Amino acid sequence: MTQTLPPKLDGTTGPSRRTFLKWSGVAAGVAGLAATTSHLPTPAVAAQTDGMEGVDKTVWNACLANCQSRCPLRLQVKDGAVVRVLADNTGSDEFGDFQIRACVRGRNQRERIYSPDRIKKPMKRVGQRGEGKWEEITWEEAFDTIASELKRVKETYGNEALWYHYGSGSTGGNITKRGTWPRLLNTYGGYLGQYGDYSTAQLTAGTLFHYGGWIPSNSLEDVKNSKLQVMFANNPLETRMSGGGELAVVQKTKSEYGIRTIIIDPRYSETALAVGDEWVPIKPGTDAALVAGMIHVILSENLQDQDFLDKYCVGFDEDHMPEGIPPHNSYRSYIEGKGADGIEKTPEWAQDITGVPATTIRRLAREIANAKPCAITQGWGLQRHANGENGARAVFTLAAVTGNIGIPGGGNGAREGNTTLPVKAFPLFDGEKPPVSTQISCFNWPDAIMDGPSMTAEKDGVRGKKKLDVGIKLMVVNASNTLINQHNDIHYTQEALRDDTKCEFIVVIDHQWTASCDWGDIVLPSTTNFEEIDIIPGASCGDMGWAIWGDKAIEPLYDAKTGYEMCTEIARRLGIEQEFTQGRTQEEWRRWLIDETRANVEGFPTEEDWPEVGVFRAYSGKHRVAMKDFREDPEANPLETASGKIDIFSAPLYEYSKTWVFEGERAGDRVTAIPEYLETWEGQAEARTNDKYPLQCIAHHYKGRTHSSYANLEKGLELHPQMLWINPADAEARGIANGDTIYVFNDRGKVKTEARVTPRIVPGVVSLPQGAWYKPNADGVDEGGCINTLMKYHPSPLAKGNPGHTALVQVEKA
Ligand SMILES: Nc1nc2c(c(=O)[nH]1)N[C@H]1C(S)=C(S)[C@@H](COP(=O)(O)OP(=O)(O)OC[C@H]3O[C@@H](n4cnc5c(=O)[nH]c(N)nc54)[C@H](O)[C@@H]3O)O[C@H]1N2
Ligand SMILES: Nc1nc2c(c(=O)[nH]1)N[C@H]1C(S)=C(S)[C@@H](COP(=O)(O)OP(=O)(O)OC[C@H]3O[C@@H](n4cnc5c(=O)[nH]c(N)nc54)[C@H](O)[C@@H]3O)O[C@H]1N2
Ligand SMILES: [Mo]
Repeated sequence: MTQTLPPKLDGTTGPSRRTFLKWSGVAAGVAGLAATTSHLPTPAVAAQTDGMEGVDKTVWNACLANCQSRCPLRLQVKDGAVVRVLADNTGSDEFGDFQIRACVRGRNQRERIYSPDRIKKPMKRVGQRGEGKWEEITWEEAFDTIASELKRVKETYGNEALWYHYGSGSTGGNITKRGTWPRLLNTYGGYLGQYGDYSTAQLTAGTLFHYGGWIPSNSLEDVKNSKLQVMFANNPLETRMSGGGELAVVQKTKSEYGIRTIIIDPRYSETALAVGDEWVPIKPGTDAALVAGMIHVILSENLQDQDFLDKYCVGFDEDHMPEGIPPHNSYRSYIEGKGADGIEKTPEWAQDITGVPATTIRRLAREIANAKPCAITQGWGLQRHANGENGARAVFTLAAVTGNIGIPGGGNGAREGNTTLPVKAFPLFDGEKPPVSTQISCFNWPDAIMDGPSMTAEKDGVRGKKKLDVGIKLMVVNASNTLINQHNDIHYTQEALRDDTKCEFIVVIDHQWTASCDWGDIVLPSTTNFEEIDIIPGASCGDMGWAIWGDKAIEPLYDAKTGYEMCTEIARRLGIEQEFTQGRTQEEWRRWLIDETRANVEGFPTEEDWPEVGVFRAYSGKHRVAMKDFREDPEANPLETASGKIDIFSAPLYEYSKTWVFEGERAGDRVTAIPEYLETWEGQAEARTNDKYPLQCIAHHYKGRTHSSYANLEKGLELHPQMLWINPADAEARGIANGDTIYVFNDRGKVKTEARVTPRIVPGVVSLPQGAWYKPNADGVDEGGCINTLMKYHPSPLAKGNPGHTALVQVEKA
């Protein structure tokens, strides 16, 4: 069935360069989608110049940074140089057909491609590691050295001493994604694996026990079926920018359906500004207490969906506990003060912790319980905390208590889900699973450098083995700035890296010389994705999925090479070239990926058609409803939790609460069976008694950059300067006016930045947006304003994830 195309602005209808189709698949990754149209004839996009005469060609590619939007770009090329970057010109403003307009970051590619920070030649460190002394080397020498180091480390310590570092810089790509290096390492016998990521470690761990796996909530398009939308820490207007981002869905849903929207955030976020009807300012790290206070009200007034709790959940009350658990361990007992702490979780108790008035908690609780259905979602800011696992699970529990799980207009309290087009992914390994199954968290790698063999399952969350046999001895850091800039406590990390008898060899691959490059032994100049080819999966936008053609706009600049070429050369030296390449060039891999996708997605363009199609959209035509099958028939569709139901009390976590080990700096950390509120190091309670560092500091994701990507570009910095959000009351007490230069500091480090004095942040809380480039001056003061100069390296209790929004600081006028 061919859709009638929406009219264009000039009043005509289609034809369009896109295929607009419906499929019967439900969610991401579903094979066998039944697309029902063939793709439409397209005008020659390449010939279009958008008013700019005399360009040689216009090609499609995309912004691949990890903002979880994925914007097509049209690059205009003249005399081998990109002279202009244009946004998507296909699609409309209709659901399922959004024009995927790039934000200012995406459109600023020219400055990025031609940035003076581009790495131009392979470089080798000549001084001490981190000292900053470098020598240019040939590619031959670089490949020979990397191959011989891989061989030496593998032969000396085994494959588990090899580490592929977390990095999100080219997440949007496919072949250009960070897949080539893992494939190389897997072909060479594997490497120490990692679970979790810097984005969602605590949520991922919580969800594993609570829901039995990663289950995103209903799509944001489905909010049109809701009576109320409640967003905890969810800021799509800034974290899902672009016309094809959830920004578009949220705004359009709001303007067309007017669903009342409540935002719970320490900041009056861009989302609160654009679509919020009410902002509930909250102290960071306290959502589990707010939820407990609300559930206290709900229970006192008997507003809970008891049938739902009885039928679908385990551990809410004493009548529904797993076998063998002593009494008073249920969530209800915790709320009613019958649990171990003996404290009743009244709204007044919650007010004291969260800063949200008890009257507001009562009103919110009643409103959320009575709005049927209610879409409760959480962004990831609330779980990137020292107690983030419990915060995330508490919001899930609110969704259960109000019976909103598995129904249209409702949701399970996780972040919104999406429908993505199942584009075949470049294989990271051949066969069923990677050759090495031992894993640590993505975040606690400094421990594995400092003393790997001391790491155990109970103390450090080692998976697949009781303990590590060997530490990390060789690191491949590709498309990543988490070696330094993006990892908590830069000074600590530098110490872990400085001693090259611990981690013996580090190769960093990037196209911009970042703070992480400073700590490599060899640094390799990568192409940008505009200098190579790909077939690019689209991203998050309600129920619309898409794919983008990745064309080569220009030849590699300087001495840059593609990741695929680098890995092929190294594979050859290791004697595994054929296994690595499967005899394919990058172009042949792309053809294979297209063919594999075409076998699953009807209407997916052929290689010949792609250059003109540019963007291919697909619309599922129905909204994602999370856990619908489970709701309809929990016996036939059990969850993969310990009980098969929603584990508000998790038996395995109860076990961990007794067996897991927290010692030294981490003594006092706790894993709990129910999502209770946990007071943590440098949390709201400590802020009240810490005279030296009384301000809670978070690190919101900022529109001017994607993490540290784009953070070095002048236009971006001009539009979006780095600054610290601070409440007028806190500023006044320190004699600070808007725009003043200030220091933000604690015992770990000191940052120099600018004050943005604004009532848009809760008193007692400041936010230094994450991602600014670390730039220490001669006194060690970071003039770039990087948040991780201040953050603590202290993995969270269950996930061993990054508490990137937990810290106490002081602020003073410079
Ligand atoms: N423009 C832009 N977009 C991005 C990124 C970027 O750097 N820039 N990064 C991308 C990536 S990789 C990711 S993982 C996502 C990140 O997406 P998120 O993790 O959702 O983004 P954050 O800004 O960390 O947090 C969202 C909101 O949570 C609030 N918050 C912080 N702590 C708490 C808390 O304890 N409780 C509550 N209720 N709210 C809290 C913050 O003020 C913020 O407004 O964004 C992606 N999109
Ligand atoms: N305190 C605190 N810290 C945080 C966060 C926080 O909220 N608070 N957020 C965390 C989160 S959610 C994330 S995802 C991480 C993000 O941290 P990272 O994953 O390190 O992401 P970026 O900082 O964007 O760095 C990506 C790098 O990849 C490079 N790159 C881009 N394309 C290519 C390519 O094709 N090839 C190669 N070789 N390189 C390329 C870019 O130039 C850039 O230097 O930061 C985390 N750090
Ligand atoms: Mo992230």
